[in-house]
Amino acid sequence: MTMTASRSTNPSARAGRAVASRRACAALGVALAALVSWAAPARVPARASAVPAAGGVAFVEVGARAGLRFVHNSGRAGRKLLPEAMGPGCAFFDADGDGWLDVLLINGRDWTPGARRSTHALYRNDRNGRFTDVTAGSGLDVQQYGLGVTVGDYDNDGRRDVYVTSLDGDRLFHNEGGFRFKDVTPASGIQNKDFGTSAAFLDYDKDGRLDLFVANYVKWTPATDLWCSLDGARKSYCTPESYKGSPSRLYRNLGAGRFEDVSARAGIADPGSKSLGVAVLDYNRDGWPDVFVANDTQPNKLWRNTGKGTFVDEGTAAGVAFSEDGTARGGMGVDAGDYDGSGHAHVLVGNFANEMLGLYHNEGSGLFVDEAPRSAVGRESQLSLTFGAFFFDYDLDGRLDILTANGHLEEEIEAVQPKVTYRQPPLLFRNLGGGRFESMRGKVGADFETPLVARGAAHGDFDGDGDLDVLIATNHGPAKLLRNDGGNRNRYLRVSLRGRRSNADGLGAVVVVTTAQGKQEATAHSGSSYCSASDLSLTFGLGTAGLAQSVEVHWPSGVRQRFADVAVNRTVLIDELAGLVAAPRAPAPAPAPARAQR
Ligand SMILES: [Ca+2]
Ligand SMILES: [Ca+2]
Ligand SMILES: [Ca+2]
Ligand SMILES: [Ca+2]
Repeated sequence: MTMTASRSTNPSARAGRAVASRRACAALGVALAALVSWAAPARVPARASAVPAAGGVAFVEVGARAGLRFVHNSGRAGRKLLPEAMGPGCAFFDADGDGWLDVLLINGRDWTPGARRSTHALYRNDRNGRFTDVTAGSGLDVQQYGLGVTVGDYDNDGRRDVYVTSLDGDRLFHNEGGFRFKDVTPASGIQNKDFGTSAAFLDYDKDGRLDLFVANYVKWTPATDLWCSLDGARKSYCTPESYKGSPSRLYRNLGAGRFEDVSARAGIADPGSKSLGVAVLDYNRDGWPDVFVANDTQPNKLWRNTGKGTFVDEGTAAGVAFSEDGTARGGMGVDAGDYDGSGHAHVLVGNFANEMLGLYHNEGSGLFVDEAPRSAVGRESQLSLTFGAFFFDYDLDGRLDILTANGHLEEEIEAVQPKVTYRQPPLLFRNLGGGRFESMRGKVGADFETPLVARGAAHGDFDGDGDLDVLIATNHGPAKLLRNDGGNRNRYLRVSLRGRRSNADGLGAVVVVTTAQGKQEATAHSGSSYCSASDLSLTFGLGTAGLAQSVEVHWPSGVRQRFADVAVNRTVLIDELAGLVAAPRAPAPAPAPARAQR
């Protein structure tokens, strides 16, 4: 990656064009394969015609009006210390189990203690489109140089716990109920004092207890911060090439609140990695959760879970370590999802400015092909520096769309790279089916076009109207809450899982929803995006389907369940033993206060 003007010559774009013709043959092959698979009964071009056009969906920014008054403190004070440019993350999660998504925003702090008090911020969902700040006394009101957050119920008590990555020691917070959290880091045995960024809970050994994967960036301290410059005169943020990498860590959950660092034994401790994004996926469908790690200027890792407590890096062999021209790009946020109904988990990677997104299509043979260079996804993302990135079905038509949250590191970037801006708008790509995406630039409301210095991003339905809203954390700025208006013109089914033999969150469970319009499959997972946590429930867009003919759950424990004729436009809770029950949700106050309109 690149702060040097020379990189503005844009090698990725050249590579994308150079390979376009030979890629066309591969594309034809994929298209033919898709046609063949469509001849089979289950998967479904019918959805395309049955679904209303995307017209009418708008994202309206309501953060401040909804009560999110948080402003991130990067600690910046003119010294341009590397971490200042990297945070923060954010989380949508149901902290109190009332069925409504609460918000956690991660904060940095001043480098010189005592200057200004800044803590993370916890907001309770008031069930009427607004939030109340419940930070004080929550236990999350701590000052640390935080970067990212992940959420999972590591002790299977039914309450979701919080892990915060931080420069001054990551912390594990146990959810005590009632919006109170207890720092249990010392007793947990987790000791990560590196430059932690994204993290994810997963049960890699399928013993029913959630383990923890933490991505670390580079070896850095204020004392070892280096002098770099864009223009040869003023200091800028250094590229990661200037620093040594920092290995990721895997903590195995031993039970009773204890974790063991198994990074070396499991084989994931690569000292060269400079990691910013983590996605948990089962790319080879063997039932064991694998881990994709996005690295900044180093090859990405695809850690294949052997099922025997170890991981093997298949990144290079699978074709996801580099760009098409063999460059290790500036990988940031990442997600995995089945965007074409093939049943395989494909991978989305946010990259640096002058590097397009990576959209690695899982061919099902252990190989991935980057589809971005010959699609709108690549063309439109070329100049963006992408941090937050995820698949989600914003218009509930049954096809996973793509959102990226973007923003540069350098305020002065425009002076040396005229096409690249410091503040950048998010990007939204609507899935048209058949592996094609359309840029929705200019089509989902003016608020969405606002340029931001965005970092973390998460999705979840905070206002309970069915469609997925978007939370974006900005660097040294406020959090943005983009309310989805109109996505719920289509129908949906949201599935929350309650594991009994499996981990309580059901992470790793595969849910298959079948309607008259086709079949969709998703895997419950934490992690993904950049430094952030999205709602752990699975939202299935159903288009116009009025009923789910079946909902199947394949639990990590091996338990399989099937439910027929499930009513839609609601959240269902599926318990591994008790089966399908209506999700408990505290009622919204009635009548709801008039929500701000435009
Ligand atoms: Ca818990
Ligand atoms: Ca485990
Ligand atoms: Ca969609
Ligand atoms: Ca919503």
